[in-house]
Amino acid sequence: MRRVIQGVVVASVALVGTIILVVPQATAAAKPTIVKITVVKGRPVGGIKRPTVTKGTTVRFVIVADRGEELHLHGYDLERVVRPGKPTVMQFVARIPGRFELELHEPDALLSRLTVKP
Ligand SMILES: [Cu+2]
Repeated sequence: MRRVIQGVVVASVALVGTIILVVPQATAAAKPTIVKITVVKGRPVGGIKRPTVTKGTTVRFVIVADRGEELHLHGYDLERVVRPGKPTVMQFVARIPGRFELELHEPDALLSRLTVKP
C-alpha cells in the first residue's frame, strides 16, 4: 500500500512539474502584444500610446489612419505603407531593448513610444 501511494505521489509531482514547465512558454510565444491606434486629422486619438514589453515579445501595431503615407518605427527601422481608412499592421519581435518612436509620415505625427525592457 505504501509503495502504491509513493507511486501516485511521484506521478503527481512529475505531472505538475510538466504543466508548470510547458504552459508559460506556450502562452508567451503565442500571444502578441497588440497596440491599436486610430489617427484622426493626422493625430492619435486619446494621445500617444506608451506600451512597455519585455525583450522577445511579439508586438503588433494596428493603425487606422485617415491620412498619411507611411508608418515608421525608429530604431528597428521598419516601414509600412499607409492606405487611409484601412488597417496597417506592423508586427515584429522586440529583440532590441530601449525606447522607440512609431511615427506617421506625411503628415509627421508621433503615434507611440514603445519601451522594450531587457
Ligand atoms: Cu520616422
